[in-house]
Amino acid sequence: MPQRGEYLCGALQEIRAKQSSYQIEGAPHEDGRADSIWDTFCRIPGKIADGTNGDVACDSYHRYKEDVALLKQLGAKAYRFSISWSRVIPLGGRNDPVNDAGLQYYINLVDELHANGIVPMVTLFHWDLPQALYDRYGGFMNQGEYVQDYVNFAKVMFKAMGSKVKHWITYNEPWCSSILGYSIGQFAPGHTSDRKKSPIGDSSTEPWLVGHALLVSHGAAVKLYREEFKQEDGGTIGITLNGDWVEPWDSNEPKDVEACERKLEFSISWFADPIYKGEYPASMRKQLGDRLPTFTEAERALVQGSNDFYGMNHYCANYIKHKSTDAEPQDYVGNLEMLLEDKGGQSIGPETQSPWLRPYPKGFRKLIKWISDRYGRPIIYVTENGTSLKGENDMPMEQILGDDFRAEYFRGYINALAEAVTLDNVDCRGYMAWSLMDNFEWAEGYETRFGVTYVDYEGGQKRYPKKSAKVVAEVFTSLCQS
Ligand code: PNW
Repeated sequence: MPQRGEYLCGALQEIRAKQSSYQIEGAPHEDGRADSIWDTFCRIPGKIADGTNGDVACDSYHRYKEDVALLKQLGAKAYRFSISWSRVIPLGGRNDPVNDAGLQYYINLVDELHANGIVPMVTLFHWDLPQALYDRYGGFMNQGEYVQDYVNFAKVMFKAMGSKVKHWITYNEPWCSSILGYSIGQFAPGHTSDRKKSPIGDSSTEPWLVGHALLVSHGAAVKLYREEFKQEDGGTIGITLNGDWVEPWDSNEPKDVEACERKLEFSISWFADPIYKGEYPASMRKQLGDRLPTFTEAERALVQGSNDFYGMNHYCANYIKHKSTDAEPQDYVGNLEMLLEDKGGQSIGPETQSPWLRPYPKGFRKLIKWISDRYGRPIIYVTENGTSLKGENDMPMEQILGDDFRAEYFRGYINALAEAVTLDNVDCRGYMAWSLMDNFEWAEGYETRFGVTYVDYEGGQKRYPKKSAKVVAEVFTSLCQS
């Protein structure tokens, strides 16, 4: 068995910041790019906390060389980023033209990474669906059309970069696209049953249909990769799922303990069970009945066994309290309450700038083991892990650059991961911090920062590494030597 040093250091170390096209690139109309659903969503008053958008962001479309130099300076061995579909196929569909100028940007980025000895990990889709596909047929909600268009987009990317990219991720966090986009309406395209927030949407059905379409299209893209590209290109492909750890609100209450399992199933197993076991979890079927789609044999054949690795995004933990009443039709968590304090008023972790994020490193070790055990010890890449910092945006520069809180977060979480690998025999092959630099934090705009590098949005997007950048590099160097 490889030693932990090889495990954690041999593979993928840094980033993901950039990785998400809309969060970092800017240049929304340059070289033929068309709108994605996030460009549109940001124009709706009140959707983004500070009224901003991704029009400039980190300006990485123009500064990718600087970004790669920064990665190198920070000692990153790998970089995860995502493709803007509407840069590559502006109108999105399988009969629409490919935009060579947009495609070239990603080829240049990959070449620049290789020239600097950094391994690219490419996410095909990080939430920014071409607006044209939403307008044409409702995007994810029209599974038949959508799957064909997604597979075509994947094929364009595999063809263009397959010889240079050995790590592909089909989707980033399909839970967010389904639930935040189609249940609570906090993310594009903002569907929800809450008519105060949106004129369209049905939270009791749409998220489950969207999730199904995402799973089937993931399976179809993996099939294509395995049949037409894998042999020659020799790469691997998987999906990235988000999931937070859970502790019972009252550890002496069996119903709270049971509710914890249900919560993990509603967030993680919703996607991972079909991929590893061929069926949705029983707890979801029980609560959702026919509102949860059923896999046809053809769909199951696409989805089951479709991960070469498990991509894990993880940030925090919650306390879970069961509910005694029947589940509401729009419930998406498993009929329970998520709380930041336990029965005795004990907080699960310190506050950050993100209301949902309380650090709890112990939960990382427990969750990665839970995933490893439930899914037969898959190869895991941690594809995101990081934190925002309460009030960071308003701090003096000196304090921002001395971000001890974030540095401690990374120390705690990376140690928890090292324990999972060495003591729990989890097969984790790499870790990426979220994120390389501050960027457009979706509905929270620019007020919430996750970077190990500060971006001066008023000062021409200049980048300044924070203390946490050095700490992440040091922790890895010391793990590699031990
Ligand atoms: C992830 N939640 O998203 C994303 O993959 C990143 O693009 C994002 O910047 C990062 O986490 C930090 O937020 C999430 O509300 C966003 O539970 C929100 C939630 C979870 C994940």
